[in-house]
Amino acid sequence: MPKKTIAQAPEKLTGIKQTPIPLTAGGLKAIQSALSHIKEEVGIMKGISLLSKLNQKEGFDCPGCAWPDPDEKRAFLAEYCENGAKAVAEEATKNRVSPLFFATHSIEELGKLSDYELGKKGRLTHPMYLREGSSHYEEIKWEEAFTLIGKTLKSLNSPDEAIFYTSGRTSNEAAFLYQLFVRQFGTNNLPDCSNMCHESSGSALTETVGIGKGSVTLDDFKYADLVLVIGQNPGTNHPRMLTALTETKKNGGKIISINPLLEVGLKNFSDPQNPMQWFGKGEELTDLFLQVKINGDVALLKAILFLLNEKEKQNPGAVFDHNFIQKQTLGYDAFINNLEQQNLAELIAQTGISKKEIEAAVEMIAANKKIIVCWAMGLTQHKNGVDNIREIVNLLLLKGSIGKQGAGTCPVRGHSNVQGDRTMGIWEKPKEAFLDSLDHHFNMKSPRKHGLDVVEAIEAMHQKKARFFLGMGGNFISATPDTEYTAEALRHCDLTVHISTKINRSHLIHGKKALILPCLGRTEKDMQSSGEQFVSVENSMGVVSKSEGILEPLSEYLKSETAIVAGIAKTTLENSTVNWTAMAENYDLIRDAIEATIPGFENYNTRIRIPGGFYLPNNARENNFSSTHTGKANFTINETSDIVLEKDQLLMMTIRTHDQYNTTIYGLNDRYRGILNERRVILMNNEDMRELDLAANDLVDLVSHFDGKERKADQFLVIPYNIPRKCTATYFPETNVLVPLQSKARISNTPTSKTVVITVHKRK
Ligand SMILES: Nc1nc2c(c(=O)[nH]1)N[C@H]1C(S)=C(S)[C@@H](COP(=O)(O)OP(=O)(O)OC[C@H]3O[C@@H](n4cnc5c(=O)[nH]c(N)nc54)[C@H](O)[C@@H]3O)O[C@H]1N2
Ligand SMILES: Nc1nc2c(c(=O)[nH]1)N[C@H]1C(S)=C(S)[C@@H](COP(=O)(O)OP(=O)(O)OC[C@H]3O[C@@H](n4cnc5c(=O)[nH]c(N)nc54)[C@H](O)[C@@H]3O)O[C@H]1N2
Ligand SMILES: [Mo]
Repeated sequence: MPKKTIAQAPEKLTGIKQTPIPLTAGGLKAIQSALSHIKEEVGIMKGISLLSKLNQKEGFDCPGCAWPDPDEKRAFLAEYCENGAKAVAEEATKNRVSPLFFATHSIEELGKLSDYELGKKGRLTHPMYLREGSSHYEEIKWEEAFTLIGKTLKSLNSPDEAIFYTSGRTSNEAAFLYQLFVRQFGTNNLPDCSNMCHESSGSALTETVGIGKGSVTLDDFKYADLVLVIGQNPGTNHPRMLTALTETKKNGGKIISINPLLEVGLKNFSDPQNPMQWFGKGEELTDLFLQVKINGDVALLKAILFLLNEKEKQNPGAVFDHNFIQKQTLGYDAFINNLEQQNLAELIAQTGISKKEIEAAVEMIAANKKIIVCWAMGLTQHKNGVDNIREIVNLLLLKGSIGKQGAGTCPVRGHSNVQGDRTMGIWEKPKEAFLDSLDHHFNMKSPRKHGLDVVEAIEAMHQKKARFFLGMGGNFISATPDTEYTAEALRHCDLTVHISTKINRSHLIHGKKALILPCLGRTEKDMQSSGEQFVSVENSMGVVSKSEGILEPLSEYLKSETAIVAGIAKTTLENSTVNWTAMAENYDLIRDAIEATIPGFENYNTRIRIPGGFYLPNNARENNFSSTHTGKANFTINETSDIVLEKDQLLMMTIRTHDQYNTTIYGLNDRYRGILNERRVILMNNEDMRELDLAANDLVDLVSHFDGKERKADQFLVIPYNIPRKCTATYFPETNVLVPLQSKARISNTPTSKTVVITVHKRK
């Protein structure tokens, strides 16, 4: 086992408190929690004025999740959720990480802080430099930082020795400029957080319906007969989705939730935006809860489809939409043949759910035509993550439930502009047509060789095939798997650079030299020489809208992400065909270039100024599947889980608490699971605990097992929880050290963060 370093959060306990699991999500408690974070980080007066602009048509886009805003009416003063308010509080905090802070704290010392403690230190104010061999970061001038980057990039043997990572908060304008720079430099090494997130969704949807994005709009939730929410915890990660689910219910629709955990938000919701609901019982959301075992979803979906097919055979035409299947799809016969050969009892056994409950779901699906399926990380982060999503598409195709009102696919995106970044070309496997278009417009020659994704980039750095790392946002070391291995990889680099708003662990796990470049956040005004600028973002449903900060920048040394990209490009590229200075001074010019190179952005500069923005074209929404490789929507045959647990082994999913945004830890509470003031916990089934001779609050160490190799994380408290047999849950990023880099999804290469095979060892 590798030696533990400061790449891992300290293995310290913080003093657990437990409360009963609440009966409802949202309500007055959500408002209280939002305000307490705002008060502590920002101050109440400034905080309230900030929140009044959050997600408003003339305000700024929430730096939290990518859930859309209503097209028409927006809640006066409060078009956001508790966790959006926390995201804003975190960014607009009063606390500062200044050069003095870095002068008085060595890297080693900072590494001993937890991610929570580190985050609370506040916003970065100055560009900082770590010289080779030094223990402390020191201030550096912007121009010197750009020169150092340019010099290092030019010293590489090949442009492919550089890695350019992106996290999904980056605006369309910054993302477009960034990928343009990277391609002019000569590589497609553009891994992004999507590789660890919805890559499985993108792969599956592109193959089956010809677009890697979801097909529904927010309005569709009003018209759906049935919504399935699979592998997703909206109460915490997309709270405003609960308002949409409430609309479905109000209009007589039903909801099925499929999850190993009975997440509170899916059970019952009181809308904090509706004072009438602050007290009292809230809205019951889930009509049928299927408590699936971790990674039992393909088996469950197959069992459902098997039983639907039986029903269809008894009463042809009553269950499937043959008109749609015939006109729009390919592969139906092969799919049905395969389905009929399945062993129903074996499938059901893999799910951990009773046949009766599965039949209840079958009844609901058979009886309804307008079905939306929503999903997130519970489906994508498995070896068969792509299969999971393809199986959902099979269901929708059989029912003809796509490309019509109230029906379709809804992968619920994570970061607020992760979808937009892809649209802008942040992708290691760009389409030929996109590169042609860049080449034509900018008179350049983009590299055609595909670049490295996150997992491949880590391997390349580890093998010293890549020697330069730049992170446009994000927190690479804490977000990626196999923490110690990834740390070694980053330490092999000549230079690591992070463009960040806040200090995080990635600044401490550095190459021989390192830079931290502080940038403006969403909440701040972006003043350039041509005047104040705004940026644009694309939400989970393909709406592109404007975002404009309202606060004065917290330090005169901050630059916008676009200005930083332009600065780097100017010192790196000789004879570039792009006028980087002009683009960074006036974002309208960037939008003109986007319009000229990416379909769907006609009259970008005009339409982006219309309050609420505009929808991008979406072939699946328009019931047109001609863009798939076959020219039709495709049925597929998918694989169930192949994990076989040995004696005493358990499956672990790594999930988010209610008080974090990925690697940013807002607080130590997971209120909706009744676990307070502690993150080092493992949620376990009572029977499994009994078999392993474990009691509540026992202190254990966790060991993961993959390919004959063990990885270890120490000090977790056992919490008995309502979770299926052999399934456990822990919080990420603490347990990322257990996630093996080489355990990844077929096709999408997404790390299998929801299926880690572990054993649990009681501390002596
Ligand atoms: N407040 C807040 N908001 C966020 C984030 C955040 O950290 N904090 N992160 C953002 C990002 S980047 C993303 S990608 C999304 C993530 O949003 P989610 O995907 O909701 O986040 P996770 O906590 O990973 O939760 C996964 C859910 O899937 C379930 N699950 C796990 N394994 C399985 C399985 O095998 N089958 C099924 N059916 N269910 C399973 C878990 O019990 C859990 O309910 O949220 C975004 N929004
Ligand atoms: N085990 C496990 N691992 C996972 C997951 C899991 O479920 N389990 N989920 C995966 C998923 S879905 C994702 S998306 C990734 C997330 O991976 P990342 O996107 O890399 O991580 P974040 O924690 O979202 O990044 C937070 C940092 O972004 C910086 N930041 C914040 N706002 C801005 C901004 O406006 N501009 C810039 N330049 N920087 C900013 C701050 O410095 C902050 O510290 O993690 C993945 N890792
Ligand atoms: Mo994500």
